[in-house]
Amino acid sequence: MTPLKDWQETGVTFGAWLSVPSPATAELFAASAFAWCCLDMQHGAIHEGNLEGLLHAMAAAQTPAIVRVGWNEPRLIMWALDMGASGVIVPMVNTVEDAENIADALYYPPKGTRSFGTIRNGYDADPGEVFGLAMIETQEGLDQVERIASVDGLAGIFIGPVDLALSIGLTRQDALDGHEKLDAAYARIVAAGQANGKIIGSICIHPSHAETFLDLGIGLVALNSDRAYVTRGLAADAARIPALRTRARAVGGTGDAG
Ligand code: 3PY
Ligand code: MG
Repeated sequence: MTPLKDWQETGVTFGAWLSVPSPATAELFAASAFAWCCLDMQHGAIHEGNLEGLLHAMAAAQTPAIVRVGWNEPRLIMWALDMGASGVIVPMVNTVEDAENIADALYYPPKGTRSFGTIRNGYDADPGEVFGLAMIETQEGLDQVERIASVDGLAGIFIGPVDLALSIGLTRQDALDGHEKLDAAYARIVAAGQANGKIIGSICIHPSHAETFLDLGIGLVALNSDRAYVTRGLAADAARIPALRTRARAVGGTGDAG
């Protein structure tokens, strides 16, 4: 089931965001309830030397992988697809030309200009199984979002909450807490996507954002990241340590030692 099919059939699709280049971690996430995972090559530790193993781990669990490529470059998009990505998320899409470049790189001629390779090229796949999402995360991209969303061959728009906030004069904290300027930006992006029958996605940088996104009409939701899951698990156990020390003292243990 591709993320787009899941969305078409159920109205939403939930995934996770991975930045740790561990096949074992990718396997865990792929075997969970998520419909897909995004492997982050822009800001994660995932690079051209370790992506393929992660894609294998996900393929073994039959969970589609989306790759966020490092930049809007045809070479990076085509290579991610050759390695086995189902689709790509492309950062910092500012103009209609940027969006057309993505659509071009995704498909073989005559639809696009993708170069043929021999490894997992998906040549015989239904063109609908490969997809690209353009990130809107700058003032310039926001200003042109209606034109960007209308580009044929682009499956949808993906909002980058923090970069968008920074670019429109707000802060990372505003992206976390919410801000009326961001509400207006999100509404404009969702309207542009919906007017063109495109999927709109984003990543929750706080768990409560999932509900906010669904209320706004954002249907492809990265619920959380590997880093956030680990951070939260670590914080939960760190919070238990004082009570565990007290308990150890009470039974005559060595709880005071630290
Ligand atoms: C952003 O918030 O700008 C992103 O790109 C999310 O990773
Ligand atoms: Mg960003």
